[in-house]
Amino acid sequence: MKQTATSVVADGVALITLDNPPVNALSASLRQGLQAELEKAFDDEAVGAIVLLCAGRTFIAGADITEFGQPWQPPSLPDLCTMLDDAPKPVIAAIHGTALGGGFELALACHYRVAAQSAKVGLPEVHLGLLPGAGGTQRVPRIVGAEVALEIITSGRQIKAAEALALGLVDAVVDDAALQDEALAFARRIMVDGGAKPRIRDRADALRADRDRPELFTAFAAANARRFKGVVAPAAIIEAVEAAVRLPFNEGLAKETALFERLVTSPESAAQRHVFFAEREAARVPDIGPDTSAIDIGSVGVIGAGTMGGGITMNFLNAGIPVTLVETSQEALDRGLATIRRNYEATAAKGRMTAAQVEQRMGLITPSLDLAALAEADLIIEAVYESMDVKTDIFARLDRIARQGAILASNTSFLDLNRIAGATSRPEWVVGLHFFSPANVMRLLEVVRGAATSKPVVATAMRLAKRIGKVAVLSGVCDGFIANRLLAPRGAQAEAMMLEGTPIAEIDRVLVDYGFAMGHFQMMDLVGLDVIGRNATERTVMGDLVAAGRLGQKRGAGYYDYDEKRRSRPSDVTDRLIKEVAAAHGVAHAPTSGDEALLARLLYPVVNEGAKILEEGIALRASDIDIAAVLGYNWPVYRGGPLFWADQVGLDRIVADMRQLEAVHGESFRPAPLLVRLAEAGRRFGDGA
Ligand code: T1G
Repeated sequence: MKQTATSVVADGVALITLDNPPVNALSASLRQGLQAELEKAFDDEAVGAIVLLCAGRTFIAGADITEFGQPWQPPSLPDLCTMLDDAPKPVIAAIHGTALGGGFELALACHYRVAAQSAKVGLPEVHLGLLPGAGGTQRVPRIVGAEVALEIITSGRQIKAAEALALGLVDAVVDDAALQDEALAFARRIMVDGGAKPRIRDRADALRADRDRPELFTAFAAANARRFKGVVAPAAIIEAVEAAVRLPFNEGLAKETALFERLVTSPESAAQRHVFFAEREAARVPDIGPDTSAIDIGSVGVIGAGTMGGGITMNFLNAGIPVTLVETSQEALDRGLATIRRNYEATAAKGRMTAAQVEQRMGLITPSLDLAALAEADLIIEAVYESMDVKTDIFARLDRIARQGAILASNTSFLDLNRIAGATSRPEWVVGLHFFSPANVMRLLEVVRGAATSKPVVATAMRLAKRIGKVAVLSGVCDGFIANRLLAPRGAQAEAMMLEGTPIAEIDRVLVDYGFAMGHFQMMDLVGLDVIGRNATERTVMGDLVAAGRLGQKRGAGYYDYDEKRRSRPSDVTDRLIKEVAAAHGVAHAPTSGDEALLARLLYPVVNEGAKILEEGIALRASDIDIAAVLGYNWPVYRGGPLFWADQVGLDRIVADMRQLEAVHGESFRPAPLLVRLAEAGRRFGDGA
């Protein structure tokens, strides 16, 4: 591993190059190398100015997150920024790729910033449950003012070079290919012009107006309360930016450091850092290395233009991959195309896409009513009705139509992929690509590996996921694969407690307080009770609600009643039905109360199912199960996912509580053998099963 800082001097300019693949994260050894090269350049009389450049594909992408939780090795990132503040010579940062977090903060501590046209800058620490801890919360407001700084830092968004120039965050934008030369020329001009060393910390003009707006910070917090619910970093960011307005620089810096230290030791940040690395770990399949050949996907066929087929299609259009979209009727095809267009036009209306881009994407679709149109596709994805008969029929027909070497994929959400593959003469080319609705939005893609699926097909699916902006999680074949199987017990327990007399509003509230965007019954009403459907052979509350026309939000009534603004309130009709169904099933009245007891009923069975999924080898690792929950079911990211959260609760406590619940509620709470083994050994899911 390189992790080097080197420098060369030419025409009085020292060019320091950092090289720590793949993203020049500021590891301890890189910080030490940079410190040494800066000191050398500061002391070298032949040097009049310094350019800081990075090798590889990007400028520094931030502090080295893998070092968090370990003792900090000197020099710290703030120490390097202070070194730049006190530099005897002008330092110019030459930015390409993505200068993020501590990388951008280091650039802000330089005297000037020259960015490549395609470069982006940003402070994404908020996504790790942190705030910029190397002066970003103090320097950015001094350039753009508090209000814009709050938006930039709490959103963590990446800012394109042109916008950064307009905001004053960079001083020049140059052609990508000319970055080094232009930065050196910029340095030489600075030297000739007297070697000025402007420091952002000395600027106060952008803050003067903010000092007369005491309400700015409380108003910003209030306006974003919903977005910031549950996470801890945004409030700290607001506090740090307010310190930039109210305090001298060094005092503001001290405030930022104190806030950072508090965040970096918080369970929320630990959870968010876990998710960051878990997302990247999920791409690793032990028996498939980078040398496993993949199939080039230049064209895709999608069968089914319904909600899922349309969303799936959009993912490929967004990646510039043409799609042949097949339906059984012109009316269904037209409806699907209209939905895709409507989605893009909605994005364009928000200014996030141009009309030309909408047409460009729509132009990549070849609609057809004939499966034969898929004969040359490299990948064909079936996204039709969840019926094994329908799917096996389609795959049998595809077997006769698709070219040799085409990948045949099913979007099935729970059917046996091996049976689907068995309908063809080429099961090694069959894989599951399970998207989550809305398929063009949700980032989880379960890649279902059948018994016969070949390694090149799995490798292709895993790499294709990143190309279309998804996070792939490899799943074995079982009912519900990973995410749906994992979360099913939460619904079962919610409905069991409903029949026992626990108010559904209480069940939903405790899930929302835990961090879910909505509760179980709220979600059912949103999706639509008729859509969810159940092949229920016995009487259920949902069945009664559907029979009564109470289909959910769309009908103004489901489990809840809804007003004209779709605000929910408990329903007497539902309460009556619950009592009737409970009586019909002989369910004793035994409501559960107390947040801990409710959460144990709802979430321990999810943890337990995760242990079974892991033990059966359906998922490769515990963190994959966390990622499936976070990206597939919006499990609150600051909880880290069910198994990370279970580790924080303590597996021994969960097993003990489950045993008590098992005595009352039966085998739904029988602890999985792996969970018991880990608990008894004092180990955690995070230690590796
Ligand atoms: N530290 C350590 N490793 C990192 C890293 C980082 N900051 N960023 C990426 N990696 C690893 C990643 O795990 C993966 O490893 C490989 O690099 C490629 O990443 C004091 C405290 C830069 C936009 O939050 O957003 O600075 O899997 O697959 O899709 O205020 O990486 O190959 O072994 O994501 O091209 C703030 C996080 C840190 C930026 C590139 N910075 N990184 O995306 O590649 S905290 C961030 C990213 C901080 C200061 C604070 C993305 C990327 P492996 P990748 P990519």
